[in-house]
Amino acid sequence: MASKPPKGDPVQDAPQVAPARHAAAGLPAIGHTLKIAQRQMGVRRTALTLLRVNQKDGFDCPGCAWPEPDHRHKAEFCENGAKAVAEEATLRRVTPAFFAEHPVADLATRSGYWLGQQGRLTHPMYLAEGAERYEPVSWERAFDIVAEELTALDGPDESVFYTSGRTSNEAAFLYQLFAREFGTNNLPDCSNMCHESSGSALTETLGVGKGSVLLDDLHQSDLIIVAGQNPGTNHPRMLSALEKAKNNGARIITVNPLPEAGLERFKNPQTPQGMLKGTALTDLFLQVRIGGDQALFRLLNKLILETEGAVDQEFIDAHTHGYEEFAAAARDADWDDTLKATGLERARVEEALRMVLASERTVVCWAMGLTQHKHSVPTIREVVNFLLLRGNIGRPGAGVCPVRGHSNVQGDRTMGIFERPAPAFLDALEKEFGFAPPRHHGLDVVRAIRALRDGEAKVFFAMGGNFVAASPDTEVTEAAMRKARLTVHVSTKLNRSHAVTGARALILPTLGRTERDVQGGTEQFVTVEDSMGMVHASRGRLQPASPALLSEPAIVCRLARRVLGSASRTPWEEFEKDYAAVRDRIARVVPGFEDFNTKVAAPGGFALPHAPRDERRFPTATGKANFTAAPVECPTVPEGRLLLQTLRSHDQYNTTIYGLDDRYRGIRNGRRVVLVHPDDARALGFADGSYADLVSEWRDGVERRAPGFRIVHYPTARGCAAAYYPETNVLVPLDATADTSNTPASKSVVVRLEQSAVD
Ligand SMILES: Nc1nc2c(c(=O)[nH]1)N[C@H]1C(S)=C(S)[C@@H](COP(=O)(O)OP(=O)(O)OC[C@H]3O[C@@H](n4cnc5c(=O)[nH]c(N)nc54)[C@H](O)[C@@H]3O)O[C@H]1N2
Ligand SMILES: Nc1nc2c(c(=O)[nH]1)N[C@H]1C(S)=C(S)[C@@H](COP(=O)(O)OP(=O)(O)OC[C@H]3O[C@@H](n4cnc5c(=O)[nH]c(N)nc54)[C@H](O)[C@@H]3O)O[C@H]1N2
Ligand SMILES: [Mo]
Repeated sequence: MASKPPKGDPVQDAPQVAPARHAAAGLPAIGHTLKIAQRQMGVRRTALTLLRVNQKDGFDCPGCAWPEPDHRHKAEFCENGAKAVAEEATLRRVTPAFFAEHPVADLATRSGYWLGQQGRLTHPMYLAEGAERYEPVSWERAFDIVAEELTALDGPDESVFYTSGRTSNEAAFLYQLFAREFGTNNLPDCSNMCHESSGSALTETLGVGKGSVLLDDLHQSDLIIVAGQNPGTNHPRMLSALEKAKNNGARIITVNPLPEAGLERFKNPQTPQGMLKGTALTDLFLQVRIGGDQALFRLLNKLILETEGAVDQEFIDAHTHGYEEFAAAARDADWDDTLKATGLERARVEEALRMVLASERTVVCWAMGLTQHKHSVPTIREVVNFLLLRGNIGRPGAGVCPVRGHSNVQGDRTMGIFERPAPAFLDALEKEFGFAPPRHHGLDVVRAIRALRDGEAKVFFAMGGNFVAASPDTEVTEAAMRKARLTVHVSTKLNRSHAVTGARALILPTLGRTERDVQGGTEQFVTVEDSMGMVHASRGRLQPASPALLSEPAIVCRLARRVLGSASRTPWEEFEKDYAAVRDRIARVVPGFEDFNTKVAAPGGFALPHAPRDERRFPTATGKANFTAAPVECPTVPEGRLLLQTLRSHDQYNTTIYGLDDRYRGIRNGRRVVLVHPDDARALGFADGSYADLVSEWRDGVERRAPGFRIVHYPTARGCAAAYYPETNVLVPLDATADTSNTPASKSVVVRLEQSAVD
């Protein structure tokens, strides 16, 4: 298997490399950000838009899910948030004329960067069976086409309804309601590829699959461990929170195979001294080998257990289950094995232990570096063990903090976007809407790809996202998608999923967060939930990109009416006209949303209840917080091979590429780079600046190849490598997933480097 680099970049992918930086800015250096935004939006629109981001009367940043502080800065957004806004609020347009000029075969040769740069989609477009081009289609005809294909299926489970995490609570609630009234739980979402491992581990151990800290807890903690996360790029506003915590006396341990600029030093452009000197954030850097985290936390747990008086016995006795079994397993942890698995020096681990023991309030934050491995679920469970040992759950300044990605990915799950819904949720739906929802589990992302590949699913509908580019095993996924009868994408921007389609395809253009949403003559707002369970309103103010756009809730309501017809007793028409009516139903179905419309009217919104955080109550199977004692695993890498993680550059939002630079890592003008430790690269015979093909080796014997990557000698952990997603998704085998959560193991891919022919 091979994949050729797509053609069509305005700039040839020709990476240049300078030394990496050691500091990052969180909130923007205003001038720099305005310049980026003005290129897409012009001066007036830039000023109007950016000052609304994350304000109490404004819209929620379509960037990450980091929460807003109570006292908001005038510019409560970061450089990358501004890029996300500019990408959506751009003045460039993809009109029917564009599709007349570019046949689908042409679009399929373009890079994701090129596709995204073309601008906002303006009209519903239809690709008929056998046609070469998308053509404009009316909304009525578009819904007819979806209805035709859905009713032609042998059963509702032959359809798949994907969601990306930008969809509002209101749209998500309607969407899952429609899918379930239609008869399926096939509701995969981007979470399946993202924090599913966190959800799995936390639900089992604490009873709630979400983080247990609020922003103030971070500010008040003594010790914050940031493991497997690059906030300087992906959650820049988090750096302000870390800085505040440090100013209050907290210490920070970073666990990462890469030294990441934002975690080293933070230059806060909003304080006078910030831009000059900045704040050193990390006190101790544990440069762990990829996949070594479970071993590290297990050893720390053993050392805590061996320290007189270090465990919070009172908490353990009152609130936990499984302690003895866990303690026995942890006492068995071996120094030598751990040092091998982690690549760490003994003295570093001992230093970490001293900091852990000195802390009365510890928070562990993590993101994709912990969730995308085969053993991610036991790794996160080990983090929970670590916090439970010293009573660090349900106490101010302490807890678990999985840092979410998409701005409403957590809310979408709360609204029922889940292929394995809890029976209580289905009971509530049934009671409220008077239909019998399907009870059997549906397909997650990986299983949906298999079902499409095997002809078991025939209609693929996506509420946002870029499924073929974000999913693993690109060639397998693309071939699977091409087998579908119909693929439908509700989208704001053009992307690869519009070019790799089923026999028939639809693009349904929709409003973005920044845009005014008027229904039934009234301006509507939507709601979102951030990474810490705060729910608040989001109101767009800009004129929509085109008068032909429909909002996501309107698309679902119209589609539901067309597909379900008089069989549905749900008032879809009323829901379309008045989102408050949707919220009234959410209030009756989803716990924590009682009086939703009243509560969300408060500026800043409200916090959802969280039993472990609020009352040290653990709604697990045992009724207690569960210690677990999984065997310690770490990825095995054969001689002469490297362990590759696929990660984000500073100039992208997942599959949306803003530019070709990765400023903090010193990379410019190209994305086909692979970061390798200089000693490993030399041992394998690759000088800095030489080119290699990345060839992934997996137990299925298939060789997956990504050709033509420039080798960059870089101080990552030994034996490890890093390259950007989605260019490297072709290397991630579909079946290489995390146990229990089934998340693609896209942070631990065994690869060999081969001399590149493209040199
Ligand atoms: N600007 C911007 N913001 C974003 C996104 C974006 O693409 N661009 N994406 C959003 C989304 S959906 C998400 S999920 C988040 C992602 O946020 P992150 O998780 O920060 O994203 P990644 O770039 O995948 O970075 C993974 C980090 O984990 C480290 N890592 C890799 N493997 C391991 C390991 O085995 N152990 C440890 N300890 N560390 C490891 C990597 O070196 C890297 O620092 O960001 C969100 N915010
Ligand atoms: N190898 C590898 N693969 C990964 C990851 C990795 O680290 N490595 N990370 C995984 C993670 S964490 C995630 S979350 C997934 C992301 O997977 P997705 O969420 O599917 O991908 P995105 O790139 O965020 O989707 C971008 C598209 O969303 C559409 N869009 C943007 N805003 C809106 C909106 O408001 N409404 C609608 N309807 N559409 C909109 C635009 O058309 C845009 O092209 O990728 C996963 N894949
Ligand atoms: Mo994500």
